[in-house]
Amino acid sequence: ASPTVLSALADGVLTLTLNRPEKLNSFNEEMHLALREGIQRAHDDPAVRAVLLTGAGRGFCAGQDLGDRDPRKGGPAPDLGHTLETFYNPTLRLIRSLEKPVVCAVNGVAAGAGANIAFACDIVLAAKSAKFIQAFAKIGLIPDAGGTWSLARILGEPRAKALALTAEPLPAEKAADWGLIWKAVEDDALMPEAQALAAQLAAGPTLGLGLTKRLIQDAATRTLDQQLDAERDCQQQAGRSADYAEGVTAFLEKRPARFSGK
Ligand code: T3D
Repeated sequence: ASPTVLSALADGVLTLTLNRPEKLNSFNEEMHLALREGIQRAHDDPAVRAVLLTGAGRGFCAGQDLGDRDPRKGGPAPDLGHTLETFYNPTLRLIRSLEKPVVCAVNGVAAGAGANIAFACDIVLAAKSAKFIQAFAKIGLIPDAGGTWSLARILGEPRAKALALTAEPLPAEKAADWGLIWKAVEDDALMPEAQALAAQLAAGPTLGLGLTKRLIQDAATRTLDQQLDAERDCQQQAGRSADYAEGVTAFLEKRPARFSGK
């Protein structure tokens, strides 16, 4: 059987491709573990300086594989709290805590947890034909994989509630207009643009980019005073990096910087 997540490292970019196209890349346990392993590799391997997450085929990800939740097969109701804690939540935490940029290229429909995993990534590009669906309301569930958090935080309550309560599809261009993703691009341009962006980030000052990601994520739960202190500490760290020395040298020498990621 082909791997449920394709993994390829080139020029500092680790591309992870969800690969169950016949099921619109919905999650079974194997794909959960494979995705988690891929993101864990990005944490552990210094050769990885950016991640690009996308999906194979016509969809990005349709959330949980509902074939694995068929009540007609009998048995007790599944403990979905347990599956979130075991499968979805660790992956969300790994994406957010990774001090390297994660680009998401949403190549088609992103439904349920599939949409919310995209929203957890740092820069999200979507094909214009893609749409985001909080499909949970259609099956009696709540938006998980951080959905209630990211929708409320990014969109505010009125739009978050309407999307979550109605499960109405949100087209990529509107998602971009609403600030939920970075941009919607022509379908043919999606992968070239996403790859170029990931390559640009992978060639960047990895330490500084990682600290920047952490600071922006932490800002919402801090006062300005606390954030100023955090910026001071992170800038102190960035100021000691080889990439800072290289960046300033390159500026003074009027040439492009060659960052090592250190
Ligand atoms: O359970 C837990 O652990 C708790 C965690 C839950 C997290 C969640 O994500 S819950 C939400 C689960 N996802 C959904 O409810 C979405 C279900 N899918 C859809 O609503 C639609 O498929 C889409 C709107 C995403 C796309 O529609 P469309 O018309 O473009 O495609 P389609 O024909 O519905 O799907 C194509 C195939 O993929 C089809 O298979 P077939 O008939 O060709 O053999 C369809 O059954 C399959 N597929 C799509 N989504 C899923 C799926 N198979 C299993 N699970 C899916 N989620």
